[in-house]
Amino acid sequence: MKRETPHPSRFASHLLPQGEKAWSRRTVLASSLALPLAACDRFASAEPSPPNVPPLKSVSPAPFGTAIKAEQIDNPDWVALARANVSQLTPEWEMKMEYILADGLDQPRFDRSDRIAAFAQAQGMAMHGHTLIWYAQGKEAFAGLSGAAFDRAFDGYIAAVAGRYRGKVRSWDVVNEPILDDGSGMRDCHWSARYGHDGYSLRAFEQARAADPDAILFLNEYNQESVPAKGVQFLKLVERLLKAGCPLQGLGLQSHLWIDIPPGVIAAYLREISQFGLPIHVSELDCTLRTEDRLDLRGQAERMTAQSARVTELAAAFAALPQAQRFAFTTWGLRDADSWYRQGEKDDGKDKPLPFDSFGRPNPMAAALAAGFKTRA
Ligand code: 9MR
Repeated sequence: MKRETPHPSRFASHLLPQGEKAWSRRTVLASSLALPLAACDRFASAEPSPPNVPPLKSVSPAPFGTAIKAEQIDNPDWVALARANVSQLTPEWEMKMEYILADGLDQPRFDRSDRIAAFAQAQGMAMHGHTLIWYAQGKEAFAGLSGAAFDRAFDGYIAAVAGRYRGKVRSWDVVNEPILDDGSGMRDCHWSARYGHDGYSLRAFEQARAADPDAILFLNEYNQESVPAKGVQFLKLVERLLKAGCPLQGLGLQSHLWIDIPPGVIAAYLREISQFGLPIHVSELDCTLRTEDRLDLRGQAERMTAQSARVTELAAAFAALPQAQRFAFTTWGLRDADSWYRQGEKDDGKDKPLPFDSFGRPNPMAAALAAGFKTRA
């Protein structure tokens, strides 16, 4: 199937500045006064009023989570929305090597992940760690290391990070995104150069198991459901790792969906992958309305109808899993303006990839989630 729409690596958002502001109500109002045309487009009174949706955590058949950035803790609107709707948090980027190792291997920075962990604990929310080993990160920090020194740094990083949050996180994405976008094989990276394609995952899972024996350890990937070759590759990888004795315990389906995924494909993949019997985490759900690389005359309303259909399908397929396999259901942010799709130059101000709008009012996507959870397809 041809991939028409953006996927995580297309926007390379890890290259974007990290200081994005969470949009407070005041910011949104100010910008809508300054940009009346854009405001009309986004908030016109002709827009249907927001749907009435129960708190998402009250209808979700598993813990309902969101990604969090430490700065959002200072935003009372965001905190209120999160308290009402979520019971689990995943740090969006501040628990990755890009932040923890920004000052080098010898000076790990834990201030922000500590803050998020303390917030989660104070709010009675669970926390999912994201992510220990990712092809996209750590190259600079590990540059110049080889042989036993590389091994010590690799093992030491996992021991330090997973060890620090032992008892504070419920689970970890131990390895993130090991498979090539077209599903033709595994990605080459600085980890695979030293340990081999499966070797770095095996080592990472073993180290994580030793550092935190109680956390549930996940392999996390995107587009398994939507790019058939990648879906197959993911299944094969899971099988190989399990056969090799890897302490892999859960499967992360990021679920960065797009609106033209053919009906039925998402549900079919969830059924297929559930056959391992492992817990499944819908770990980063969003659904962009963008359809790049082709002429698309559909208006916003039509796109949102398509979005709702895909999201309901995912939620229903998740709800239909055996209870023990419903690990958690996480959206990659709560409000549209907080989404990684809405940062940087590519932002057209119109995308609505998340369950709430910039005022924290439910989008049709929130209603689509609630409907799907109820359906249990
Ligand atoms: O949304 C995240 C963005 O804020 C970060 O800059 C970026 C790099 O750390 O990562 C984004 O989250 C990605 C996630 O960690 C892995 N799957 C794809 C997500 C979207 O790119």
